[in-house]
Amino acid sequence: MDDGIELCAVLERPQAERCPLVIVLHGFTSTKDKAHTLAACGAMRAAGFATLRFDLYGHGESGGEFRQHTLHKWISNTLAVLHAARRLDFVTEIWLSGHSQGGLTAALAGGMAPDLVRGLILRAPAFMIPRCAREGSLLGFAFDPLHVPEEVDVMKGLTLGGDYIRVAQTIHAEDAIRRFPGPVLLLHGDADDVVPPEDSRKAARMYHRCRLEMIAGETHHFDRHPEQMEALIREWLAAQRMLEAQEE
Ligand code: FER
Repeated sequence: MDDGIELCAVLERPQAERCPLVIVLHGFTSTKDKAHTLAACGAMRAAGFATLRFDLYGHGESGGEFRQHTLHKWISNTLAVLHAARRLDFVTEIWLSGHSQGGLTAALAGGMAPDLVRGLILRAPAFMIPRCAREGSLLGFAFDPLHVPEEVDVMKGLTLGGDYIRVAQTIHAEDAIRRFPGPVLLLHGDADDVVPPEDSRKAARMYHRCRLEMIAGETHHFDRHPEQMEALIREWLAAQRMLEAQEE
């Protein structure tokens, strides 16, 4: 639950008594059950991490209306799930992961809780949403950014409330990026025509410890070369566990 809103989540554990856990966020209009999110979770478990994927406000099986969703509500949901995960007694440390708008949200929540979040795995994070909201263009829909409309019809019968834009306009991801000291894996397809790959290059330069992997020919939904995405996640997370074991 987050402030009266029920959140639907799926927890899956590898064969281990105690292990780290990754909280996994989906993208705009997506859900925790999409194939590429399931594939990412599988790769995390193959590296020995438990996964907790959940539906965010106004999406999938969680509460809330799509029209009323904002990045603030998604951040609040993420912090609520983070606090719930901290109460699970098998969990040794918590990581955040997200795709697209969920990647942006994971990066923002990570910047808020750098003491609670060990590291980040961001897939095509939509760092440009705040910039687009300020410029007056979201998903091809143009509006006056200084006079935000009551609502905008963004795609096939989907209506976003004006507060989505008002919230997004005031978000500065650069601040959250600089506040996060932990390890970050950034994955982006170089054929992504929804979120510019260049934004991940910029973010990679700003993060303190970041490995950026551009997947050649891959799209926004990681559906052309899923095995490459899986291998990058599995190998990087497994290496992180090795590093940690050495530090102990
Ligand atoms: C936008 C660009 C990308 C936008 C949302 C997204 C609402 C998110 C995409 C995703 O999460 O897959 O302009 O506006």
